[in-house]
Amino acid sequence: MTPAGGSTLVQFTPRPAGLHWYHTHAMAGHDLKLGLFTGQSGVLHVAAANDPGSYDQQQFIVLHDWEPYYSASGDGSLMVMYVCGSINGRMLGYDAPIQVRGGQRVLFHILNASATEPHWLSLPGHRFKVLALDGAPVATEASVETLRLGPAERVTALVTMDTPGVFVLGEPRDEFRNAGMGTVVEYAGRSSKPVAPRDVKLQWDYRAFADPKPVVRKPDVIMPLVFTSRFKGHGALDQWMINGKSWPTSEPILLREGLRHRLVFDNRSTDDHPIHLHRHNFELISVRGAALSGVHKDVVIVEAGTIVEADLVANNPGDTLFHCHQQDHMDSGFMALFRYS
Ligand SMILES: [Cu+2]
Repeated sequence: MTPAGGSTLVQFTPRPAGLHWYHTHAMAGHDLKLGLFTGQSGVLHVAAANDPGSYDQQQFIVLHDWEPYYSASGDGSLMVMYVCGSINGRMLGYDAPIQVRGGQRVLFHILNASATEPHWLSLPGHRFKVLALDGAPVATEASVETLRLGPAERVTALVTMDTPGVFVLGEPRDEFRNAGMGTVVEYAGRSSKPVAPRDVKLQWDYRAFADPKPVVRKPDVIMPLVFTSRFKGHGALDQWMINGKSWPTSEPILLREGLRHRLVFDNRSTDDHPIHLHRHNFELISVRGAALSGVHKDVVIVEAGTIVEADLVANNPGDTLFHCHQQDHMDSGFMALFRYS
């Protein structure tokens, strides 16, 4: 906690290398002017000590949604919507273009800092070669046309600039891009109206970045984590539960140091959730029943009505928060404490 008007000095050795971020963890509750809605966040990039990387320039891309308001969903419960969006704090058309040259390899460090919205990102005529997810190198550096990032997810991707022109790097969904979520990429010597993404297939599969053949791992402990919600009435936020309990009245969930815990994220709700674990990452073991290995993350979108299994090797003793990274969900009970026994 940093007191209002005060300061806190911290010192730490940054590890592991990769793309991280820092942000307020304050509760917002019903006040949409608090917590992650404020944009109180930033990128923390830890460069690898021994790997200079092979790229010609780096670009940091931060997605955020602004001016949140409540809207009633189909069943009458509240959901958060936004008036506008931005990349690096500016709406499309209000920032200087990213300048590139033909043949350059541009390393993009992308963060979705939205309080609640997953986002898609594409750059017409180009593909993203994904090197890392949530800062952790992937087993297979697959090239994809479109990226999907849930709140708090990060993607490190290399783009070879091999299609000269002027383009919008942005949300392929018109309503979000027209609300500001985009930025212009301009090749040297080119000037024309930027080409925006169109007819983009919204397709994303964590398995694309996995080992070609899944490595079978044996867990020491299996930990089911069932996500459910309770309708609290018209004009109210739903209440969220993990194994039937809501934060802050739930008991800590115990981990044993050194053991491989298989977390079974069982999403029995009709929403997708960006599930996040502090201080650790986990390896994806299965998504929708399909096995995988070699994808290490600290946020994973568990789609509505599906199960994701992920292995957590308990190697960093200390109290550890586990929560949905959607601000309105974590504020309404979707949080638990993992404690080393
Ligand atoms: Cu959630």
